[in-house]
Amino acid sequence: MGLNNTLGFLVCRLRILLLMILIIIIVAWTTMYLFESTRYTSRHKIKAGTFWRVAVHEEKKEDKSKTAMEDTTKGLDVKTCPQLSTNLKGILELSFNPSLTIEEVQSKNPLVENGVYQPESCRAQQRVAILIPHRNREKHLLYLLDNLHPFLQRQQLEYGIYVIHQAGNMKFNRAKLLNIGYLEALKEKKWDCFIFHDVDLVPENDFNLYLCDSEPKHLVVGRNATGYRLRYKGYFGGVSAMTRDQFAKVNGYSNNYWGWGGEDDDLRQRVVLQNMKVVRPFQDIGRYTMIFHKRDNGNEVNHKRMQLLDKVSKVWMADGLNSCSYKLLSTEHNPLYINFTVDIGGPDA
Ligand code: UDH
Ligand code: MN
Repeated sequence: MGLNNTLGFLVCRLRILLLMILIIIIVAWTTMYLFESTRYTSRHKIKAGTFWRVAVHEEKKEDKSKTAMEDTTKGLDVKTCPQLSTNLKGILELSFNPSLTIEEVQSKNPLVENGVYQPESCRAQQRVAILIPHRNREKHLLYLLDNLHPFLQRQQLEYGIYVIHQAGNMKFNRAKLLNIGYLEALKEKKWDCFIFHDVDLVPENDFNLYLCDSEPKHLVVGRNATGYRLRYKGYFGGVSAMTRDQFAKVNGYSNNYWGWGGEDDDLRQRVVLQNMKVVRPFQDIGRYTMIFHKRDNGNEVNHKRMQLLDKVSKVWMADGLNSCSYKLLSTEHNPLYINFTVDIGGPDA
């Protein structure tokens, strides 16, 4: 009896002890979790904030040359948007719904008019044109528009999305299409900043600001397919941002890269030749998902790219924006983007 009583007492004590340990573990775990998530958010804010200062600095310099006449914002007494939008969410849930329609994307973005948006409550820091080279990637374009429109609106940018569509079946020329995008978009509005954007790359974090800096900016630090690491040192492809003046200074892209590869390395050489340097966001911010695809017909690897890359310093001044010849077949102002369809000829034209 006495032994039973003692045992019962001990078991009871043990239970209480286990319960207390369990409570302590739960409390400790919850505290750590809360602490980690606040630290994560503030770390992102600080990083993006540092990033922003460079962009604002650039903008201030440009502001001096702007006249009141150039201000396209409705109303004159609106304040400039904050340095860092309070609408940013950080890491996003991307959506790639196979049954998505363009009408659905339209209804989700009622404030976009003819491919252009501007914040209602404030004046954007920069006017940004997104240029997308395109042929035969309609589904990718739909997914990109679905993800990019809300992303850019959260960043409180004044922006326009331009798709430059290569007509015909000649070899694809990404760089020439981007030059055309720059030239034609500037006929519509005096854009401050240009984002050269592959159709299949979707940004994963809205702290990756689609704004230009005092130096050309490469926005794709990593993508899902490459373990989110930079493909190689000096890589400048996928998505990059240059101001109107930076791009003019390098005479844009070369027009001579037909098929896949080299045009982005060529542009980087031009940047370096002008004593500019490429900047990038932090690794956890410059993350992209590339929608899986195979190599397209008409965009086979360009085996001449190494030869072309060897003579950039000799030819850049005569090959670029100032020598870009094309036939503009149509301009369509669609609800969600502006489409230029162009005949750019082919390698021997
Ligand atoms: N593009 C088109 N249509 C084409 C070719 C290219 O729209 O027919 C545009 C599009 O914006 C695309 C960009 O040009 O995102 C760059 O081309 P890419 O996506 O083919 O280049 P990437 O480096 O792929 O992503 C190269 C071939 C991948 C082979 C995959 C095998 N695993
Ligand atoms: Mn791709």
